[in-house]
Amino acid sequence: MKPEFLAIHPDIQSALDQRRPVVALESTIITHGMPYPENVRTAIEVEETVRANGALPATVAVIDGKIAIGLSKSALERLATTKDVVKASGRDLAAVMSRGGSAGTTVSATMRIAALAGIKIFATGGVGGVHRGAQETFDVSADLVELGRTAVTVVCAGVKSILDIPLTLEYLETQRVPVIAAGSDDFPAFYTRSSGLKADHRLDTPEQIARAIAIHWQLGSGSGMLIANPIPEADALDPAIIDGMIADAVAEAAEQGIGRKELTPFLLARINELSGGSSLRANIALVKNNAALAARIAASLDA
Ligand code: PSU
Ligand code: MN
Repeated sequence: MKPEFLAIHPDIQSALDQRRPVVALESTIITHGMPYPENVRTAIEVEETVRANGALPATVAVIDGKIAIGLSKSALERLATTKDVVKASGRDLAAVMSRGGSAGTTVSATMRIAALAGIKIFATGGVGGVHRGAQETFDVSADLVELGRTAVTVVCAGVKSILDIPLTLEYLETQRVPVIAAGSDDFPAFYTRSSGLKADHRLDTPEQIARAIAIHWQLGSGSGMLIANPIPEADALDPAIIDGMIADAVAEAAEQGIGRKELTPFLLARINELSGGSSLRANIALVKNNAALAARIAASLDA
């Protein structure tokens, strides 16, 4: 990419040049996933967590028409407080950059950018997936398509039940994306440690996961990998309670005709309201947990 479109922080560039561990972080979670001020506080704490676990954080966003890799605190604050910042998936990047705009990058956009920069591991909360009712709406997140074609490993806490979890796993299977649960037999469901479905594979240590990543690349399949890391026990929510709130939020979205890129942010905000903030607390805890695992994997990959 031409340098006029890319602002990569010098510390991150030199870490990459010297093959030191770097973890990419997305920014739609800041702009559209959490309310202010928890969004900016979490973004900063997640970066600290990556550092504390032996890697350099590289938060990705579009700022004034340029892809920024590594954001200053003031850039984070600006992203977190500006109301009309766009949610950009990979396909939105060119148009937003062409007009000099700013955007939070989703998992699909952040994967694309990480691949361009040579960053192999990326931590987030939850990836997008196949939405409930997708048989009618066709709503399948571009994150899943990107996972099928971009060789970046994404550490997440599984998939939230705002989505159709069995169909999401089917789609990932079709896209040749390995789904590996970290230290668990079950595929986790974001707020809870199990979706009731088995993950395809279980690996127990960052070293084992790093080895699987290295082998996957040597096989040359070109797809990404999904590492599903269950939320810590102490932060997990009661499925009986949260599942009801999710169902209510999904029904409200359908009644109000909310679709396309507005749907996921609407559901996250509504579930936070319905749960009196407990979903947000769980979300913050699991993102940090994922950042720690991603940093450890990155550190053993480059070791
Ligand atoms: N899930 C969350 N928090 C988020 C997102 C998903 O719990 O912030 C964001 C991520 O950036 C993800 C995007 O890539 O939503 C997916 O959006 P969509 O479902 O519109 O593809
Ligand atoms: Mn969608």
